[in-house]
Amino acid sequence: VEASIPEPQREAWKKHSAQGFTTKEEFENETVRHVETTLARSLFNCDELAAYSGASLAFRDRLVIEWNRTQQRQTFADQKRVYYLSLEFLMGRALDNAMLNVGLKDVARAGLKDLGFRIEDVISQEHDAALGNGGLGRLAACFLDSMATLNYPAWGYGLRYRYGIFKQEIVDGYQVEVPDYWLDFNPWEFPRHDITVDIQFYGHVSRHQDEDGKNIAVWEGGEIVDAVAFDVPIPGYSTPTTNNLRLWSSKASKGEFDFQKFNSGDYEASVGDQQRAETISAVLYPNDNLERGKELRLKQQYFWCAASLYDIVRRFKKSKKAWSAFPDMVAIQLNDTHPTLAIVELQRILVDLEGLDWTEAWDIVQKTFSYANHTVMPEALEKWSVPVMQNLLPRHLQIIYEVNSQFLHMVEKQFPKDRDMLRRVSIIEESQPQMVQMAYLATIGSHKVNGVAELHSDLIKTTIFKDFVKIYGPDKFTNVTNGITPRRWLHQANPRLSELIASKLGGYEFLTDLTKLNELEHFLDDKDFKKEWQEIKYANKVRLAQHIMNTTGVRVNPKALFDIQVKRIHEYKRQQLNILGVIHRYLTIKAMSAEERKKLAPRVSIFGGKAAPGYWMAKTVIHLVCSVGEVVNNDKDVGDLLKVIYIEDYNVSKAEIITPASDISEHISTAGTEASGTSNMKFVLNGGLIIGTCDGANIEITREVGESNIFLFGNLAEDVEDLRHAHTYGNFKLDPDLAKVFDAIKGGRFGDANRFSALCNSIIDQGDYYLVSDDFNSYIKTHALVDEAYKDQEAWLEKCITSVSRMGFFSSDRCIQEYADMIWNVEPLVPEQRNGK
Ligand code: CJB
Repeated sequence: VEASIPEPQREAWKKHSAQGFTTKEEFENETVRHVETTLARSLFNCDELAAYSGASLAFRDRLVIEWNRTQQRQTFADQKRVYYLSLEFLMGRALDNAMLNVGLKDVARAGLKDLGFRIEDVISQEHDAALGNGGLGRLAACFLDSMATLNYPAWGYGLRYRYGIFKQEIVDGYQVEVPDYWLDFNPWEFPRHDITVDIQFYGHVSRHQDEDGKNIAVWEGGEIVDAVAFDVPIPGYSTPTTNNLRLWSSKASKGEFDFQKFNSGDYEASVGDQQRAETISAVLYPNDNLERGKELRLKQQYFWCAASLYDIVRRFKKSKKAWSAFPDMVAIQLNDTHPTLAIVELQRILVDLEGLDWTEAWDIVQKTFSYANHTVMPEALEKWSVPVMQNLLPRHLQIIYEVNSQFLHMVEKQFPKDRDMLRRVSIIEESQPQMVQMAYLATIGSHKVNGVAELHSDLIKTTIFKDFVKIYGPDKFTNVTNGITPRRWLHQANPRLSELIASKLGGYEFLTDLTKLNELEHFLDDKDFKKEWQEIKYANKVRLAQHIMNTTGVRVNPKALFDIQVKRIHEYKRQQLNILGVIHRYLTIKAMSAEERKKLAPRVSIFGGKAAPGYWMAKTVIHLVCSVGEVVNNDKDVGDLLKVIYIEDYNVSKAEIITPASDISEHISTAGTEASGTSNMKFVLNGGLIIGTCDGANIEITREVGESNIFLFGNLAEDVEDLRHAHTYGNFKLDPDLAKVFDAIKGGRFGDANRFSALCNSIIDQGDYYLVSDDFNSYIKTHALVDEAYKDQEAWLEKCITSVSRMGFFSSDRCIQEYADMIWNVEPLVPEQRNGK
């Protein structure tokens, strides 16, 4: 049904069309109006939370106006759009970001002050939108920011989890998980109850003849769940473009809600159906780099893919274009394999519902999709059991079989004598039960596959996709090195540094062209500049020290070297290497003379990150860090020379405090395991140095900043296999310094040693899969170099400034540009500037 207003009445609409505030007076007016009317509060009843709500609603109004205009513009422009499908969007807070992106933070600061509030206190009321686990989810959030900033017509599609990633409490040195119910008050989402899609599960497939006598598959029976759209505006920086993130929420279908049961008095059973439907989008799976093959997760994936595709196809059909034009109007990017079912769903829509023939449909599908791989770790590669899929998605399994059979047929022609090749590349793994290999399906159904850093993109071509490179040729596989948005990770997290840089470069252009940072190298002799730089770093460390004091009660010296490792806890990321190194440092200090101690730079070792609730080894690592902290921090003999801190509940808003405060940060994964890493980029961009392995994006960071500005250590990726092989065949000798560390742990120096025995044994006598012992000596020696280097504060500072000046490459703008040009083939849609934006 057409819902547009008839021509004669449109004048009235235009006259009353909302404008949004621009001045301080208007901001105050809007904020007070929202507090008084939307929230029904008053000046006698307005706490910081109410002020946050009022200010957010004022900004939201502004965003919505540009958002509506952007959507209209994109509809009229009739050009190709990008759809970014991700099961995770780790957005963090929205208000600060909205203020900065629309360029009205100063207006808001002044306005809030007039109304009796400090802007920082208001901003900190907001609950993080934490719909993600770690790097993969945060990358999606940075990409949304860049796509809007570069004016790409782009939509994100995800799930609206009722519970985001759990909150972490540290109780007696152990992680405790607390549910994150974040939707109490969320002004940033718009429920679109009019946009509801029926999603089918289970049932069976039968064959029918259509009018033309064509044999078609019909998926019947089973159950229906409703997907309801919730839209979140994504403002670009310094542009009116405001894109959309559409999150789907599950709800019992109206058709499905059993009024029979309801009316016959079986109220509980009908409510039960309701709850079962709502379970689909209830909770984010809290695993990072791990797949557990739970049916509910597969349900989430299909629910979200089917709803998103319905939406995309509906939008396309409005254009009345021929189906062959679909890939000219639609690019769908798969963030890892989680949305792979979208490939199958589009094929189903085209063949079963729209009546295209198979080959024509499959051609459209392949041209539409592209797939980014984010890990090579076997335990993270998605495989779904055939029986589970047969039951939940019977038609999709048939389509997968057909795709596989045609693919294998093609391979057989190309490699006629290679039976083993067919077995290796089959989408269906012949195990008990059979499994659907999603990475293969994603590769076969896409026109491009990319890794997320150079080393990683090379590795996937020689490991998991080796055969596929032979089949398709190397051009299908490419690299797009990850990036981060400088708006959040410099301008928002480190406003003083951003301002200092702007004062030298003559404005904030570097925020939209990060390569401009290059010009900072001209100021390496500018004493005032360097002094201010140092003061800013110190102030950021004082702020973190204050946070540590408030949350842990431990006083740390902001003059000490802050050594930070914050990320998900995982054996491959090797927080265990870090804490074992810290113990080594502690033992060394204990054995030092007073003279030697004077020469040592005081250290604060800071850890943070969540462990997946079922990952016992990771939880043990957290417990070891806390136990070491307990001993070291209370050892008067050591004093400021060493402090060990565990920061509880690491998340995006904490990262905004932590990242600007590092002197050195640790990116020390076993070579070849960390696909890219993105926090490495954030730390360097904020004027901290890195100690790291030759892994992921560390390698490209080294290329950019220069080898003398990074502390690299450890074995190379190419040697890992041989080392592991040697370990397995008894050729393993524990590093002698590490042996002393284990002796201290086993001797009960950090509490009951039994609690750490599994952790110790995984290294000592279970093969040391992550090569902790092999890299230990190199790690310790490199930390000694860090100590030495830090003594020369002038030289250190120069390293930091030089590094920042060379970080331009790591903007997510560069990254999105590459996707747009090489993979999506989309053009930006640049709006006219309005309201000074
Ligand atoms: N990554 O966060 C996740 N979760 C996964 O399940 C697989 C990979 C991470 O993705 C980031 C973004 O590409 C990478 O920087 C990081 O190395 C990788 O572990």
